[in-house]
Amino acid sequence: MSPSIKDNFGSEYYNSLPLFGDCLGELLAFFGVKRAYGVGGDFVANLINSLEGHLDVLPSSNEMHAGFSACAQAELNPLGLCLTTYTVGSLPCATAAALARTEGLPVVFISGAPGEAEVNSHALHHSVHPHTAWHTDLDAALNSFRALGVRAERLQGQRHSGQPNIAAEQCLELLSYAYLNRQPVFIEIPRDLINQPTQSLSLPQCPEQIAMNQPLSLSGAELIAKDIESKLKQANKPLVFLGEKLRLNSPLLAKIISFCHQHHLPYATSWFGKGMLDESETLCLGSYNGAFSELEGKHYIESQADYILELGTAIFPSDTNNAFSSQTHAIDTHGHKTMLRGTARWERDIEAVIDLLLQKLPIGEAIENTQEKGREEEHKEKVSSPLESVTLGYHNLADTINQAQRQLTNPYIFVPEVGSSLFASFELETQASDIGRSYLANPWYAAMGTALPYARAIADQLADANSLQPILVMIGDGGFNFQANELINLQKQAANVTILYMRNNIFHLGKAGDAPIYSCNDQGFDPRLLIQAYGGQGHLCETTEQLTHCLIETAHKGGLHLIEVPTSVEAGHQSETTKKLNTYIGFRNGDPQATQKWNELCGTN
Ligand SMILES: Cc1ncc(C[n+]2csc(CCOP(=O)(O)OP(=O)(O)O)c2C)c(N)n1
Repeated sequence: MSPSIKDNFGSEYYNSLPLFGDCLGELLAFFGVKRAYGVGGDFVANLINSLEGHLDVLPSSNEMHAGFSACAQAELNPLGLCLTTYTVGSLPCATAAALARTEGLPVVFISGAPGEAEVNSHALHHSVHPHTAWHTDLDAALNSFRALGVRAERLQGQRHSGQPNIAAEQCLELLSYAYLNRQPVFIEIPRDLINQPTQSLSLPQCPEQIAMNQPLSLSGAELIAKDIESKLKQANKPLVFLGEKLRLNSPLLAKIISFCHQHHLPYATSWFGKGMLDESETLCLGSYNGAFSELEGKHYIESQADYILELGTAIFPSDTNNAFSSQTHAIDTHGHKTMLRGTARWERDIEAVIDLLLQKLPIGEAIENTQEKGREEEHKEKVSSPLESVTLGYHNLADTINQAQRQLTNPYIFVPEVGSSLFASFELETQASDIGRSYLANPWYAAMGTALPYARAIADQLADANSLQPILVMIGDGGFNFQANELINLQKQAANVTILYMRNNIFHLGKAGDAPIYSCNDQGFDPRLLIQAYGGQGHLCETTEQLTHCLIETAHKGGLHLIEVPTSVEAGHQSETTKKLNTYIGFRNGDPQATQKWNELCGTN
């Protein structure tokens, strides 16, 4: 007869074993997970009951939204968590998993699964194969996630009567993988594992220790730091350019910014890094993207900077973030710079160099810089000059919002939706944030449909931090219809969200003809009435002045608001970025007018 665990290791060890469900709750809490977003179902019911004692298990309006909310959660925390049932629940998360993989977000997708004891006895509900077939395929979801390049595993139950299962350790390995590599993982958990004993784990004190335990296997930091030190000392107009990799490494970002302040080094970021910096800081020059950006510090970046220290940028340039390969990106083409992109996990290689620089360059050793003073004056001016009231559109949206924001007690967290709104949002001034980020989008993957699920996770994070910062969602009417069912959760949360509903009645961005596929809205649809059904208030704004007042009023009142903005599709009413992009596309297509305009824009006429 096979021995039991008790026979094999003794009753004291046996009695010390946790049940897997509890162990998973503790593991998630160890990684700082306070909430799960998901939809329930039969195969995940045991898991929900176990996790409830450890974290908030929250409802989403569907699984794709749960996945998107978990993506936003992973932008702000060590891990995001999405919880679903087997296949019918997990497969709709594939698009969120692809987003997480592309944006480098550590999202844990957990799915319930048939119990090990149930498998092979009969055809199972929800499994992806015809119910009349001989062959049963139980791995459809695992294989789908794997096809996206996501690490995907089903947890293993007990394999010998004398040995507890390895599910907890397997889970720790997967969560650590997600955390260390900033990548999503998919975990299927057979429902009969939840109440089984599992090996007890010995955890480090905090997740950061897991990262710190990874040795930095690169040498040469000393040599690189020495080289940077001498270049910085020789520079008259230095610039530190902070890449989007630092977005998910807030301790390192904070260290670099304090280094910049110690030595009065102006700094800027890319479009993909937008929201990680307080752009109202005097040394911050904003988020730069060549000819496509309009920012105060542009002259310094393009015409004055004589040495650039580029930290944490992507190895492979991506079109959107690198001025659409227009060769107008002064950082990309600068002749005198050091690129330290961060190839080691958690950018330990950048950190090693920064630590050495902090030691080498004594505090207060200022590098000549006249930039800061000038910017202080500009900041003062900005507050006191109200905009003239004109018809509202994408062309003056960012300016109007910036103007309103300067009059708010708490600055916005911006959530621009993909579409014309995203392109209008790069000129927004992002300020300091209680949750570390003041702008959240998925600009590289650029999936429409994420703004409200993101707003939802951001609202939870703000509530957790007792923050009164308002959220501003900017969204086209097409984008809104992708996700309006998520409003129910914003209502339940009593979230402080204002939705800027940009109404042009079509899917405008990227529209290439008049096929009915582009008509996303009905003239008779009344979004202001809809928001009332969700306990919110609707507003209509047609001029810049109306919007300024309305934004100030909604932020002051709090709660859920929708501001409808009738938006023209005329070229002159598009944002500067969209106009420039259209000009650039025309130039690439050989259009003479566009070519002349593009050359004017680049100053090459
Ligand atoms: C999931 C998804 N489907 C399609 C697209 C392609 N796409 C990008 S912008 C856009 C149109 C956006 O229209 P709308 O939300 O109405 O905003 P507008 O540009 O008209 O202001 C589409 C279909 C996408 N990025 N993501």
